[in-house]
Amino acid sequence: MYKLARTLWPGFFLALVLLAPLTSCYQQSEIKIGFLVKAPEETWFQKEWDFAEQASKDMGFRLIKLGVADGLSVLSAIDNLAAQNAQGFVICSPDVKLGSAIVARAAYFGMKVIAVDDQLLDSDGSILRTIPYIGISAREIGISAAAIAWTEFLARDWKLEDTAAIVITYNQLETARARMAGAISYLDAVGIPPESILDSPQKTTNVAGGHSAANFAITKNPQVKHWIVLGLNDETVLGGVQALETRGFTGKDVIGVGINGMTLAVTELSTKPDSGFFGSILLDAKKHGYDSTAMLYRWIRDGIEPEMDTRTSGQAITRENYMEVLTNHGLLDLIP
Ligand code: FCA
Repeated sequence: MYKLARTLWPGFFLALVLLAPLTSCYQQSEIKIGFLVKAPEETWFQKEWDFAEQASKDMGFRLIKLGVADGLSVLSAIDNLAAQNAQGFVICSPDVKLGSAIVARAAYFGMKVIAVDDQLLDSDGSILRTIPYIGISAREIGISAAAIAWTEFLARDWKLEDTAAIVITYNQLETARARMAGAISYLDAVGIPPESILDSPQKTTNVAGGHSAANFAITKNPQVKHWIVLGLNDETVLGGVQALETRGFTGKDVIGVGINGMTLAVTELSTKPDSGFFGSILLDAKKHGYDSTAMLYRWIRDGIEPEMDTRTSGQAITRENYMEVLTNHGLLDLIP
């Protein structure tokens, strides 16, 4: 027995030495992809993650999801991904001005990057066009939101002179600027006088940011009887609608139309018949979550470069049709 072990040992040792590089090579060949989002508490970003997860299962890569609330966490998240040997990441950054720092850090670690939702900015403040971007057709979607509000305005027989539109803006973010520029141009074209289109800047793109931006506009315009509320996302518009609610304006005097079409919107539509939140534009979370990671995977694995600029469309939802639209999109889980 001892003799047999002595004879086999050199062979066993040789096999170990030969196989070791193969196992480490196998470990390295596993593709790991990060998905960094600025607001993990928004259902929109959770849905992007869900669809990215689906892509990771279908294609066989490992997905690393990281919430990044500020600039510092973005940079340490990239280091964290590098430490895990990730080969690339998809990002919606909380601060788009970090664009060149993000791209430089990724390049340093040899990682590929795709921007999703929010376009990154170069160091001179212009849009960074050297990495692929997947975003919404912002202007068209802003126009659609305004069109829904205007059609409902006409159906209600409100007088133009008693009505104002609070357009909550966040112009430092290109997609937000383009959405509301589209909305304003539509309201202007249908004949709402400029003094009744209240451009109301928000400091943050959440419910609280929408609430205080709208509050300011409401206080300055006590003569207004009916309100339209628009903003870059559902959070913002719900903030505006709630600011009006606190002043006693209910759904019969308010038409709020959001963008995203996620839980916040669906909760208002399905459980609050008196809410001034009238509708939303349901965005395509599957394209943003599944397609972005699938593109990155093919880029890493096969060297297939993604399209540089991909734009997605949206679909209107109101109390009338949300059930049907969510059913068609397989998103019934958004209903509380
Ligand atoms: C931006 C908004 C999100 C969502 C996304 C598509 O990042 O902040 O709410 O609308 O674009």
